[in-house]
Order: sequence, then C-alpha cells, then structure tokens
Amino acid sequence: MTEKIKKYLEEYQNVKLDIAITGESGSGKSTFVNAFRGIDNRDDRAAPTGVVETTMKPEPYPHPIYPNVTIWDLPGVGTTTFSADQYLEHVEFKKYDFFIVVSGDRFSENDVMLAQEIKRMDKKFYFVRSKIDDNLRAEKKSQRNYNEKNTLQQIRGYCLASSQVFLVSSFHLHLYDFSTIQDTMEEELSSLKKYALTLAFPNINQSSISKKKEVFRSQIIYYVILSAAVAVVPIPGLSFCVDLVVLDGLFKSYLIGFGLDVVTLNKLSTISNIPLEDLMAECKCTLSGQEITATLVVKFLTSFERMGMTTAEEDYSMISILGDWIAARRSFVFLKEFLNSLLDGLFDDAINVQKKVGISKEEQ
Ligand SMILES: Nc1nc2c(ncn2[C@@H]2O[C@H](COP(=O)(O)OP(=O)(O)O)[C@@H](O)[C@H]2O)c(=O)[nH]1
Ligand SMILES: [Mg+2]
Repeated sequence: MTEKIKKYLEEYQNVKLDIAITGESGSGKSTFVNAFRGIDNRDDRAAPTGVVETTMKPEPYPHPIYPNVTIWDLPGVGTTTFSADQYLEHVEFKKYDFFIVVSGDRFSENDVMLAQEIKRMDKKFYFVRSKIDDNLRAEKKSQRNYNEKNTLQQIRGYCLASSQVFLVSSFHLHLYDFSTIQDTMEEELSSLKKYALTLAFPNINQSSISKKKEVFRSQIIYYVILSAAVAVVPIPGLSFCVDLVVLDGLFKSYLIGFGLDVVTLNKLSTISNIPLEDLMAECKCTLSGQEITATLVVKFLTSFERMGMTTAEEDYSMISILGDWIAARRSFVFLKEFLNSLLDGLFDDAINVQKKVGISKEEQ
C-alpha cells in the first residue's frame, strides 16, 4: 500500500507543464515570464528584460520551486522573417501545453496570425495585454473624470474584439485579470497538469492560495498513511509513533507552497520594503517563517496533542491490551486532524502576508 501511494504521489510531483510566452519584441514577454515564476526582474535567475532581443531560440525558465513546470521565453514575433507556421515549427510548438501571446499595445497582425496558427495546430492560446499599470497611470494624469473601470473597459474593446483578452500588469499580478487566467487555464487542463499549475501559480490572492490549500488537503490522507502506517520509532513526549522524515518533508513543502518559508519571506521583505518582523507579525502559525527541523516537528506535534485537539475516540489505557491496531488508528486520527488544522493556519498566514505586501505595493 505505501509503495502504491508513493508512486501515486510521485506521478503528481513529476508531471510536466510547459508554457510558451510569445508576442512582439518589447511587449513584456520576459517580464511576464519572471512574474509568473514569482521572480523579480532584478533576480539573477530572471529572464533578461528591457534588452534588445537577440535570442532566436526559446529559452526555458524552470519554476524556482516546481522545476517540472517550465515557462518558455520565445523569440519575438516579427523579429524574424518567419511566417506564423514557420515560427511555430522553429520553436517546436508541440512541446508546449499552451501559449500566451503577450502584447503591450494593440494586438498586431503578427500576433493574430500566430494565434490562428496555434489554434490550427490544435493548441491552446491566451491573449495577455500587459503594462496595464502604465496605461492607467497615463490616463489618470490626462483625464479630468478618470475612472479605472471605464478605462479598463476601453482598453479591452480596443485590444481585440474577436477574442478574450486578459489585462495584466506583470508588476501587480494581484490586480486586473491575472487571477482569471488561472481559472480559464485550469478548465482546459487534465487533472495532473492542473495540479502542477495550481502549485506553480503565484500566490496573488485568496483564490490562488485557497486552491493550493485544497490541493494539499486532497493529499493529506496519503501522507497520514505514509507517516502513521510505517512509523516504528516512538517519539518522547508523544503517545504514539509517526514517521518524522515524512512529516518534515511535508511541512517544508507546505511552507514553500504558501510562501511562508524563510527564504521567500526574506525576499518578500526586500522587494516590498516591509521589515521581516512585520511580515512575521502577520503569521500566527508556529511553523511559519521557521527552519523546519526534527526537533521543531516534535515540539509542534506534542504541543498540538497537549492542547487536546484530537478527537478522544479511544480509551488510551486500552492501547497496551489491544496493541498496535489502536495505536495506529489513534495516530491516524490525530495526524489527519493535525494536518487539516495546520493547513488552515498556514492558509490564514499566507493570506495575511499577501494582504500586507499587496497593500504596500498600492501605496508605492
Ligand atoms: N509598467 C510596466 N512595464 C512593463 C510590464 N511588462 C514589461 N514592462 C516593461 O517593458 C519593457 C520590455 O519588457 P520585456 O519583458 O523585456 O519585453 P520582451 O522584449 O517582450 O521580453 C521593460 O522595460 C519592462 O520593464 C508591465 O506589466 N508594466
Ligand atoms: Mg525578452
């Protein structure tokens, strides 16, 4: 059983997702690639931006946390003498799960022809209109009766009448249509690929973070079996055995997924100019912002058990009589409840940290 579960979880963890970012030169492709990966343009892992495009081949940028997800920065449409079909052959269109066609202005004839060709090749594409923040800022300065909603509506109409266009600012993913892209893409992906997209998608708002929580929640049962069924080592302070290695890895993946690990919080603090202590002050869960160690895991488990948050289903004095079966069942019930409660706590922390960072971005 545990072997089967491990294989099943590995299948999910290893599923590949390849997203191609294309569009005219200067449209904001590379900035979008970085934003999607949650990486600042100035980061040394970032795709170079604002430079004259010289690359003629697709550049792969693996997601920093989930390297099975790759965002591909494609050569600029129109920088080559290729026709749309030649361009697609050249970039090996077959290997991508879908295309995002970025434009910083009106979609050009090249963009539209490319999209038609992508469709003809039986691949999906999405139109993204980037630099919305720039347009709104300019409009705000020049219009006496400025109204954001009306301006967005105007840009939408002006972009492309025939297709859905997502209005995005790569510097403010939590605004405008970026989160709608996630919902739309998810509808068209298989469940395995959808899983990869949900985890790799940046934590921009309640919806994207909540989707991660549900993905983690749907797998709790497997980790409970893995950590309770094979546990043999008794842990001082805990009345039953659990596999600490499994839990250690799981906690780390939760923290990283919710952006509450030490490295991410430090980065967020630098980018947003909010002191780390202020971000930590948004976190209530003991694990948030901590380096996960076996000692911390045990401390956390015992304090949870002491708080009496487990369902008192069994008479624990019977454990010695009925033996391992009850002990296993008890750790099973405890862990399930514990992990659910942990996810709720981390979710709240992640939302509060995002709110704090989002608010400060608005103020800048
Ligand atoms: N304000 C704003 N500037 C952007 C946005 N996306 C890209 N840019 C800027 O547009 C310029 C070209 O972007 P880049 O990503 O290099 O375009 P590429 O040639 O298509 O890869 C750079 O100076 C970026 O900083 C955006 O969403 N908002
Ligand atoms: Mg570029």
